[in-house]
Amino acid sequence: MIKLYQYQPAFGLPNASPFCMKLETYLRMAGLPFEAPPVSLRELGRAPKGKMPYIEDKGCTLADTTFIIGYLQAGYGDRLDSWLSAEQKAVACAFQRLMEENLYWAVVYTRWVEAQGWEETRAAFFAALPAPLRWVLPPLARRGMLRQMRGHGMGRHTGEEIVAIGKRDITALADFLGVKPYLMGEEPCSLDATGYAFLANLLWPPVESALKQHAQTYPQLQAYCERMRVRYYA
Ligand SMILES: N[C@@H](CCC(=O)N[C@@H](CS)C(=O)NCC(=O)O)C(=O)O
Repeated sequence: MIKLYQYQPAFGLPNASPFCMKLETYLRMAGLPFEAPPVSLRELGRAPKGKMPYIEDKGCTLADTTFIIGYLQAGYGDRLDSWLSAEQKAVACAFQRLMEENLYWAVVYTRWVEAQGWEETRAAFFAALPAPLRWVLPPLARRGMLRQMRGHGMGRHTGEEIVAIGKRDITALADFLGVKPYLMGEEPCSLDATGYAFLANLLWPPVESALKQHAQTYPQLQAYCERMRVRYYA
């Protein structure tokens, strides 16, 4: 059985990490049985690339959601994307990168930098830790995230610029989805694992950001997330 190591649910979502939620959603979409044991700091420390999620399967430990999904498709069959043309796969790849490599860092800004977002993040991610970890870890983790944001480049922009960048991505996603039920058309594909994970992580947590407000102006995004939730998590 595939073992999925990921953060515990938070913010009322299957996972407050869009990458963890992406992989769990993919496993559910592909109908692959998995177990997700509770993780302690020990399992977090064993993440091969220092990031979550990771899996263990048939004696291998694998990290990075895109590599993991590639491994699962190769080993268990590609149950979701075989109907896509090469051109559709190219578009799906571009939208995946938009969310994972760009929009992600704008969401990080709303959670780890903006004051209200940080209060919610600290409570949701660290409040359950034993003392003194729940006091010591939050500022260290926050500093680490700020360092990563600067390394990516997003952290070098002003707040206003970051919001403008994030809004542009959200508008592109909303316009591309349009009236379709799923991002690539009538049927779901692996891009929807990313789409649902990122959009639900924008729309549903109690982090009141300009990005969330912008996403809320597109009813199709809310309807899309609800459609995915009912289909795969009901
Ligand atoms: N490219 C990776 C990204 C994973 C990622 O960024 N995970 C975040 C949680 S959303 C993480 O573990 N961050 C902890 C850290 O950077 O220290 C993937 O697709 O799995």
